[in-house]
Amino acid sequence: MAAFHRLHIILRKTKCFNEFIRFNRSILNSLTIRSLCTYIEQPKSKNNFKFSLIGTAVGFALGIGYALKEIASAKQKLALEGTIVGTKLLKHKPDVKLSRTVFSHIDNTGLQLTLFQYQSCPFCCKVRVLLDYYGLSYDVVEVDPVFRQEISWSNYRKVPILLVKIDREYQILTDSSMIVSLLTSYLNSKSVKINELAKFYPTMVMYNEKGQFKHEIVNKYFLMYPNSVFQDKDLNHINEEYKWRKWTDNVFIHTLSPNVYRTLKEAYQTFNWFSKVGHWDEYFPFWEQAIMVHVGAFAMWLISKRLKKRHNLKDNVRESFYDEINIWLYEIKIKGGIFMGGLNPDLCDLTVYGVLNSIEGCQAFKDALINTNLGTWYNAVKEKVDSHSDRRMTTRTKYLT
Ligand SMILES: N[C@@H](CCC(=O)N[C@@H](CS)C(=O)NCC(=O)O)C(=O)O
Repeated sequence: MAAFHRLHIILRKTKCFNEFIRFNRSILNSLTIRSLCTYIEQPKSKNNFKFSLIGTAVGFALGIGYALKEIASAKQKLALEGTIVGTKLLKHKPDVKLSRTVFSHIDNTGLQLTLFQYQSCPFCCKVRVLLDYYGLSYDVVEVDPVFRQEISWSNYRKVPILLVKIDREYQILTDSSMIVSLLTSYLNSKSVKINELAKFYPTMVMYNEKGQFKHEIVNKYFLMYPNSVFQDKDLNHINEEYKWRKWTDNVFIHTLSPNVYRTLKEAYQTFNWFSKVGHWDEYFPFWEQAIMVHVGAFAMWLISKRLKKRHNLKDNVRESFYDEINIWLYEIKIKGGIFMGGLNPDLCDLTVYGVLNSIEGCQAFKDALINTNLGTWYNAVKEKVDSHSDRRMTTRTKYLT
């Protein structure tokens, strides 16, 4: 004990001991401070606990909600899968103002058609080209692409929609390819009425090959032969037509958006052309036009980047566009005719032409004319379409009858 006391005295005199004491004091102080802090922060930590509890509960509830919603939607999809939705007859005319009427004096079909469309939508152009080629008269309702109030009467929220007056009701036809097939079938043999033909094109609710849940008209490229075989087509031609119409929708059309909205500047040029060719200044108020151009151009410029990736286009998207045009032109060349259909355009000529017609004023189209041999075929189809239709336009004055 005495030795220990002596050691203590020696140590007290040394620097080392002083350091030791200081170190201990500082630990003591920091402990005191910490315990004080703990004391002061206690209510806060309770709050933290409360907040994290609330957070967890909210997260849990949201998670459960989301999971239940997913389960409900999966159940609904399961119940719907494989069901068939028939085409409908509309009892009352939609209360919409017509944008214009296209009158053809060679039309003797007696059909009363109203096309709900965007003037420069490729699917709508496809339908319009067919109507013009066959010289049919039709009314046009220009739909506002942002608000789409002109098709608020319809569950189908896309364009084109073709209404065909059947007695006092209206047959609703949706999907450009189905409209093309149905009208062509009807014009070949008028023995079956349009609303009867429409029953041959039911909508199936299904998962497609990409696993997406869709409402699809699976036979939309098929022509119907209720009584007779087409006189001017053999089976091989029918198959070819089917193949190229499908190619237009599944491949070619996907090269358009990334090209016409390639840069912000090009997107603006495209939308300004849309507004001009669609006569937006006549049909929509100024503020609506401005929203359509500015929101449309910006949104499509952004979206087109995603589309480029999704459809595996080349870095220089023009190259992908020219590649597909060249594939199409090569096929016509090896067939040896002016058109894929030979001396006259067939449904795939009209379809590809219609889709390209939707971008006729865009830089991408002008570039394609310079960099491919598109011009000869394109102008030949244009001549045929325009000469088949003797059209006169009237501007809007009336409502749908
Ligand atoms: N498969 C349809 C596609 C129609 C389609 O996608 N139309 C676009 C316009 S180009 C549309 O209406 N999209 C909905 C929207 O604008 O919100 C057809 O061939 O008619």
